[in-house]
Amino acid sequence: MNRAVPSSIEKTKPAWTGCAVLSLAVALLVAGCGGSDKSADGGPLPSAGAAATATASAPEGMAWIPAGEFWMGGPAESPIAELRSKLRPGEPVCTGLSGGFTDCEPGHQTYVDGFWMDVTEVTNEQFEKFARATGYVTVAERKPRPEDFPGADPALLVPGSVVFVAPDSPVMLDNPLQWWRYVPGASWRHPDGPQSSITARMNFPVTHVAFEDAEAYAKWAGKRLPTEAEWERAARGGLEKKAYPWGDDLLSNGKWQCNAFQGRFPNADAVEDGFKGIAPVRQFAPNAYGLYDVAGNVWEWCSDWFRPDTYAKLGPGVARNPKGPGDSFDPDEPGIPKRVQRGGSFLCSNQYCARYLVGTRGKGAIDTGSVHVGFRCVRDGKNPASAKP
Ligand SMILES: [Ca+2]
Ligand SMILES: [Cu+2]
Repeated sequence: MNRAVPSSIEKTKPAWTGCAVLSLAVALLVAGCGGSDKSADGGPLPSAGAAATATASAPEGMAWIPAGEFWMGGPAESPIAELRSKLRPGEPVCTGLSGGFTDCEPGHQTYVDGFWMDVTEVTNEQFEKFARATGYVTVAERKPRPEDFPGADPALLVPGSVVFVAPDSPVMLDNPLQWWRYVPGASWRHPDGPQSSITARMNFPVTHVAFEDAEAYAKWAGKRLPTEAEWERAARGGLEKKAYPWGDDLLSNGKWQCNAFQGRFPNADAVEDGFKGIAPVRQFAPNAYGLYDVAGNVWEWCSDWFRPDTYAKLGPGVARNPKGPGDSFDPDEPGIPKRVQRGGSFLCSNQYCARYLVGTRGKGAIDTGSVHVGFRCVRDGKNPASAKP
């Protein structure tokens, strides 16, 4: 490894699960996170959105997600079988495709109240406004504390984040460290490393945001992060038990409906969807609720703690406004607190992750952003139809 990888990563076999999991980053940045409502110097963040809450008309850039019941999780077997049928014989695949997406079973009836949701992922332009107004410094921009990494060479404890670097030739898919690299100086301002910038990417989703960074933005904007149930309700756009936010077929009329990864993962992206790497927001058709990019492009933080048995532990009957379990546990990396991420990213591939399946789940260490993790926000409010006389 090109950086002090604490012994925990050496002992932990990289999790063979969703591509949201970045064991490397987890190991590098594992440590306590402070409160989510503090700026880096500890002061309270001013709020731009407080005055704008509870308006009856549509908040700018948000769509109303109606209250209602839907079937949550448990992707149907047929689309998964369809994906499996296209795999090359002997090709290693993720546990979801090979053994089933067990952490999103069983599917279950869920009800959520109505709410507003950002129609796009939060963009660099929006996040920059926040950073400028508050002086907020993201986790990736802060120097890791030596006490959090006992035994690590202090010279190597520098701010940075995890970047996807495609290998030159095909690799076995058993070790994500072959395509993930911790890059000093990488952050939301410098997504691919210190030499890169967001100047020409202001309408791209912000990336390299840890959970507390996303929460801090949401609070400033007078919003909050969605629960996992809210996220899935919104992403499905009112379609029941469909495999994708647009229906049951990955392609519609032969065209990709989201920014993902085609070809041999991870070295040879065939770019059939038109975008190599991350894409600007709003490049594909929105779902029926008017939301863009709920599948692919970047993972989106949800407020729920991650456990693989969350759904299995729900009681009988309809789950009403579920907010997730009280704590986190990932058997792949015990002891590392994780929150749910949803939607998959530009690195989702039929060969590796396929988490653009709308009922599937991702997970991320709360202190770890990366080049393919972003978020969008929600806001409580009233049904605009009933609010009007
Ligand atoms: Ca792509
Ligand atoms: Cu994925």
